[in-house]
Amino acid sequence: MNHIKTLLICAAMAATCVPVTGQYAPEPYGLTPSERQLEWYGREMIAFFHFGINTFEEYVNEGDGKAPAALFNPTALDCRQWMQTLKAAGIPCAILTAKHADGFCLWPSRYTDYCVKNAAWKGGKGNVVREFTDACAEYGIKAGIYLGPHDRHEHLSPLYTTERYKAHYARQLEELMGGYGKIWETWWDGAGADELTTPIYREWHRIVREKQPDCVIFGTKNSYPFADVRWMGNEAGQAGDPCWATTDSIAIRDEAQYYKGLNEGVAGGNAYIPAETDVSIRPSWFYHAEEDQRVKSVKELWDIYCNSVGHNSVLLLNLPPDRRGLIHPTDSLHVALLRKGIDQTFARNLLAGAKVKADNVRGPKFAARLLTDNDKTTYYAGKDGKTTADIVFTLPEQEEFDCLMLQEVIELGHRTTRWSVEYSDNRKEWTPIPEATDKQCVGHKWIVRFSPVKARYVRLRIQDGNACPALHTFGVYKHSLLFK
Ligand code: IPT
Repeated sequence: MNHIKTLLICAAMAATCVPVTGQYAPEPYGLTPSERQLEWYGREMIAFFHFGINTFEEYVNEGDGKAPAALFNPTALDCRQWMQTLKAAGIPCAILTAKHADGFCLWPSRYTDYCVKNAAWKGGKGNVVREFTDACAEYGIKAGIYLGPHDRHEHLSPLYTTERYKAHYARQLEELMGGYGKIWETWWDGAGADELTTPIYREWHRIVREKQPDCVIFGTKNSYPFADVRWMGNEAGQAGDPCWATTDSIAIRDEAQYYKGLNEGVAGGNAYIPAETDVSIRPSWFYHAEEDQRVKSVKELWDIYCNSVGHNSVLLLNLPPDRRGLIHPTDSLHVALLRKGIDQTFARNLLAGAKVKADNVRGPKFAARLLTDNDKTTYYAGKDGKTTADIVFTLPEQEEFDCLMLQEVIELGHRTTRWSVEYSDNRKEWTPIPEATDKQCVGHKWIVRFSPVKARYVRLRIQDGNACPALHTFGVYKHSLLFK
């Protein structure tokens, strides 16, 4: 009797004590995102508000710093209306141009007269940055600040030197980073800013980090060493294919190489700086009534979404307020419909009810069926050292789809480096989806669109990787009719 008891205890101990490798998460591979970068990826979309003295000039987007401050006079400014637009569009974060290249400041800076203090608006008593950050707080939107490094108004002073400007900008940065609550992103535009060297940014970076430890820094060119996120290389909403989060420190030796490094990143690059995609919903960055008929269509916005968020990037979409200080109704409508279409498209993963079989599974905690469970905390992983996997989904019945989405566990680094998707009706002959053949990176989210196909079987092929696959989600979908 005692003997049996001992045996049972031993067996129970063995079951709990013997390590089963398949229960442990894979080790991260290579460079991985910081907490700030993870938070940033989770936003997916950010709104950009280009608003300032240019808004009140005739078709100006890069003011020369000479327009009189009095010109700034929105007739019905209401930042809460901006936030309502973002809520309807499911955009959780927004960045305001507190000072663009013209130098006009949207807050009453102690260090310049070229600001709202001398605007006609509210008799010089207004503060757009305050109204913006207050509205963000009220609506639960994360506030970001663009304080343009290049300042044409300051340049007009005969006393201007780069050294003096370095101190001037630092004081303005302190005002903004210290006086308006939590700031989630700051934007160092490279345009016109070549005189501002890396040591200058080092100083400014210290201020951001001291006052706002969680603030994501958009950096480019000379501010690149301090960047959490990089410029994506164009303003057309076209992130690269691939678009690695890793890249090499940018040495601008060769223009073509520079743009490729921004747009596509560099596999195995020495820095983890994912790409942010800045693009305007209108042809210009600032509002011009002439462009009211040229607001990007819902379909164009969907293309941009797929080519940015769906290319392992985050979309920074500009919605420029008009001369009243309001988002134009066409812009609001188009982003609200974009959200509606995205939600409709991804509401139904056609693989959700499928049977799943994989030839490389780490263990029950990392089963392939977790790819379709719509749970952010679970994921599929393969065995250590095995970098390929074939995962076959058997649908209850034939379905039509024209879109797919794959997500990697980005906390574990860029793992998969080549993958394809195929379909079949008999599980013997497989037809590749040309648009989804030999894809390279996955990252936070990869979306592929193609002509509609009908199938009962879908096969995800992980053909190569740096380490065993670790994937959150895989799905096939049918586009919302809003995107036709
Ligand atoms: C371009 C800058 O060169 C780049 O560094 C980045 O700041 C980018 O703007 C932001 O869109 S200049 C632009 C006229 C392409």
